[in-house]
Amino acid sequence: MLRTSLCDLLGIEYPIIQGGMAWVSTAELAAAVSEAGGLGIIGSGAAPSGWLKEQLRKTRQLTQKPFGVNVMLRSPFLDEIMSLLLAEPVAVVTTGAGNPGKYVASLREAGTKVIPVVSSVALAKRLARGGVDALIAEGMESGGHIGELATMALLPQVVDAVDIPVIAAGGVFDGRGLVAAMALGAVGVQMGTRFMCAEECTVHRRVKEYVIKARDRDTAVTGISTGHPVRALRNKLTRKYQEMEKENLSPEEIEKLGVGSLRRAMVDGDVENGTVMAGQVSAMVKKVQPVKDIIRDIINEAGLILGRLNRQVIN
Ligand code: TUI
Repeated sequence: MLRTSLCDLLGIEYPIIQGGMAWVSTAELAAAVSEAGGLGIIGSGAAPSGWLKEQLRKTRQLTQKPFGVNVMLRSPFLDEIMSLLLAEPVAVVTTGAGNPGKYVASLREAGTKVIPVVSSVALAKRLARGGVDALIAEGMESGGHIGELATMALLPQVVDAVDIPVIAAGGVFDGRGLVAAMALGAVGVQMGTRFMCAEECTVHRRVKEYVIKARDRDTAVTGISTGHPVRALRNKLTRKYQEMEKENLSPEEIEKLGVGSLRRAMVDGDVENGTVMAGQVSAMVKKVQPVKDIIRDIINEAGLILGRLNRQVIN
């Protein structure tokens, strides 16, 4: 057992949230995480509201426990996604890739807890003033769209800047990561990459194999020159990005490479020509495991570490 205030806030057993990854975090994974005592999250990415409606139905069929939806704020379907979430409220909405400020009040009125992902102290402060329920401070160790700071530096700065609960994301893989995050002031963790290789995750089998094969330096950040940095596993596509960035091609030209590339990897399994968004902890993923085992291992390990740290300290 390892409960924190996050468990009470969200009505969950363990302080572990699953990242809402576009094309990866579907009903099957979200329901499995919620059933195992964490908070499962459907990643709505750039999908239309019809897709999300079907995912909500499936998730509700698979679990009675609370779950959430991640809203990617650069989605072309943002308005209809938000309307659906007001018509069919979920327990939690997390957001990414922007400032969700103007949606906070209406979501909360619908009974939804709003937990934006932030990568800077400035946005954390602004959103805390705007009345969000908690924040996820995401370091650049994460996969996908990232900010500039690493979790070790970002997290305590966000914790000090706001008086609402803060959840850590980026570089968290196991019980060590959970305890470290708590030491830095977090009430829990969000993990994406680890859950991507869960048995229940519907991502293409070749993606799980590619993550498991990855070593410590096998992720790359592309898109820094376009203002939209993305971390993904190195492959033919990230090398093409890097060449184009070196040649100083226009952001529009470079961004064309990304269109449709996430789906190509995650759904079609093209791990060479698609964008395999995954975090720096990819190298720590050694096998495909059921969600229940992942959560159990993390909680057990965190408990052992907490005991050991206590005994290690010499008074
Ligand atoms: O959102 C993510 N990770 C993502 S979103 C995504 S889909 C996408 N693909 C290409 C380009 C853009 C999106 C893949 N992975 N993580 C949460 C996150 N949010 N990380 C960083 C941010 C962030 C960045 C800027 C949050 C707010 C922000 O604010 C800018 C502003 O408007 O103030």
